[in-house]
Amino acid sequence: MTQVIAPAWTPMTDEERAQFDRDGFLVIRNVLNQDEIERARTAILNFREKAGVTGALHELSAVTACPELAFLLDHPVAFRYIWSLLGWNVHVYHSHIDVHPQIKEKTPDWWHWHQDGGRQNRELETDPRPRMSVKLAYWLSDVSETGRGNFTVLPGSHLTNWLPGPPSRGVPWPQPEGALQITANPGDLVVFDRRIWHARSDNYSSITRVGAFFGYTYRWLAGRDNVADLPNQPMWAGLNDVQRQLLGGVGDGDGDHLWGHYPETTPLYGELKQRGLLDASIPALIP
Ligand SMILES: O=C(O)CCC(=O)C(=O)O
Repeated sequence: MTQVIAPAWTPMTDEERAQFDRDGFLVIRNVLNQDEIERARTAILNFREKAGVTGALHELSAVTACPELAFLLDHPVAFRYIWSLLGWNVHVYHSHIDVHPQIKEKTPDWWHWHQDGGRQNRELETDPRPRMSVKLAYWLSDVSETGRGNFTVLPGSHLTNWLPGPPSRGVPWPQPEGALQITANPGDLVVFDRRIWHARSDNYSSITRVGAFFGYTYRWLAGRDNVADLPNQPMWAGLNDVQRQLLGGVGDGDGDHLWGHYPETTPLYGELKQRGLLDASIPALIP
């Protein structure tokens, strides 16, 4: 577990990189301040209320659902893990907001364990499969004790293509040996390699679990989020250029731009270049 208060636009440290490579995830404490926690949490809870949802919410396309969350896309403390690991030619391909109130009665068994990326886990043929994407999980409620719907991982499992499990998801099956429920306070962040075997756990506590998840990958990989209409929305004018890039709004739809052929007009490249952060020892940071 890592404790970090870092200024904007600093790369992740060598120690963090080594830990991430070894464990497949990092826990970063106190990433959001109180005001940021409240803003994000209120936006999500308001969305849920307006949608008429009283139970659990798992809504894809976080910023489309809640434009107020755009500041999380490139939050200065969190975002450095993304460009440090994936470089400048990135976008958010998959995001979601989650609200999980207390479960009062035991729910039927369900095997939640998975790696992210869907068909990537069938169609990529190497062992281990490539990383491809990294996800940020912002905690907006107190999951500082286990049993509160904590995000659960199998540390170090990101280099393992297959996790033994039940014949189908509804069949009762013991949790994998070594599974770790991550404990976190509001404002803490989990950064994870999409390949790490992970699962949501059930929340039997009286504290409603609230979180926001943002998955980043290379711009040459198609997005899953529904963001096509965002440039027509009033919120678009309030975004910075990096946020627009992350939401797929840079370039003219020309595949070459997504391919990375135009670093000079790719906002994140510009921000990193201007600050001397294009560390040539990281291939994804080289133009
Ligand atoms: O909600 C959780 O704790 C798990 C989230 C998850 O499975 C994912 O982001 O892929």
